[in-house]
Amino acid sequence: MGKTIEGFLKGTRRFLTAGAMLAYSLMPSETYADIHLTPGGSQNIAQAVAQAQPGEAIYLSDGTYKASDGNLNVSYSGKDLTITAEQGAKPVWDLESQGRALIFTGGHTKNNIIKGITFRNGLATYDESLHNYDGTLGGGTMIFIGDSSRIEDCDFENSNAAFSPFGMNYADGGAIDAIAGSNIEILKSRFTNNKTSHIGGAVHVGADLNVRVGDGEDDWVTKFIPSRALILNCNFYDNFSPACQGGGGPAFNGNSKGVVMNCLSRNNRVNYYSSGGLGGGIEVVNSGVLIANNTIYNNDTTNYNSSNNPLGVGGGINLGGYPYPKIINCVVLGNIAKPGSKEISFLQAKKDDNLEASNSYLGEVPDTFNYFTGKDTIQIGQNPGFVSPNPQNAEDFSLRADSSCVDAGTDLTPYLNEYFTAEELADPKIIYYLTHDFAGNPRVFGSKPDIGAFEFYRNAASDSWMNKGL
Ligand SMILES: [Ca+2]
Repeated sequence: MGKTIEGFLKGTRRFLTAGAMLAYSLMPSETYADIHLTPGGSQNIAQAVAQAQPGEAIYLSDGTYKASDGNLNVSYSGKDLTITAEQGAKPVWDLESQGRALIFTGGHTKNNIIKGITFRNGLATYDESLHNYDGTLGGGTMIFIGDSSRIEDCDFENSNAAFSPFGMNYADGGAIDAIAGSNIEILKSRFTNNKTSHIGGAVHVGADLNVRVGDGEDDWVTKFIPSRALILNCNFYDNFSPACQGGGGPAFNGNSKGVVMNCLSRNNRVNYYSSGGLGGGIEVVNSGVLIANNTIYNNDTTNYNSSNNPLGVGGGINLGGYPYPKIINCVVLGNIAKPGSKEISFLQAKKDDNLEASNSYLGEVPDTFNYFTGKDTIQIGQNPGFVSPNPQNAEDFSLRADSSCVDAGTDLTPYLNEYFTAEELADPKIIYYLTHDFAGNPRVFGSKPDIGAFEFYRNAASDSWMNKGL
């Protein structure tokens, strides 16, 4: 008894053949020498990433990792790594408006993990690693071109995709752009004050990509490969798009797929000079996305006519064409756009489209309400029973015990197989976010799921929520 695993392996080693020794040398206990960095230390993140072996972790201690120290446009392929904070640390990666943090152009899986890092001041600029691509290269902090990763518990602040290397003002995704067959997860992350020149103030998920196939000026082909993103338990605040197809928060287009669930999207803005913009909180064009258990509040299509009336549509959510998202268990309230489209706009709706929107709380009856299925479960009103929606009084979108949203949602289980893979539904990380609300409280609490990002939760032990909500 008492023999450690390491001791056991050492004892065994002398009996191994040369071939087995090689296999042994690749075993995790032998080669996973995780890398620990300090700001301005002997190694920057780019150097650590180049040195790291597949499966290794790079830990960042507290402090600011600056672009000017070489922490810029970091790219690696053919290996999954974990780049994360040291236990208890809150490292900041400051791009100093010089470029992106990370560029992913293929060769990763969801086992490539970015976690616990605050990214600031990213800018979507030209980088040599993007030489063969043109078009909507955005993502002020990260771009994914036909690639994958898991992003968890990160902050994205003040990033900008308003620049295009070829002078075309179409860069998408203020913080993250996932295009050309990408498949990413964004879990419990916060997006604040990012902006794009086109679609998705914070995040864009799309298809189009122009690829260089020769050295001539005309040697480009356009590829169209839809992408996919799971965006779970995230916070979108004060992101901005000045374009016609906005999406101040997350935006999907190009037949992409995915999920936006347990998210709070508030105070995001879209502003287009002539029409006022589309989709202040969430923008979905031709993409079958599940929009479930979100609170979408006070987003704004900010342009107004001379009479001071809003010009934009879809202040909360804008939907643009087949295939259509499903909107379930959402609060969409206090958003600003043309009357009839303040909360949800569905411009091309026809009666047979059967837009599935159910078990939600809207501040206004949408123009296209008659085309909804499940509309008998939609509440219309101005006060769903938030603890405190007033920013001057500690803005809090969790639900009071007497809220009409409590136990008014519907069970999402029947929808999950359509939007998640079997592998994802067996993944403990995904299961965690599917069974916890925006605040990390268990969902479902009580007899049924609640409407919105927050599940009313009464902790009998501490009673803290009782004191707050009653
Ligand atoms: Ca409930």
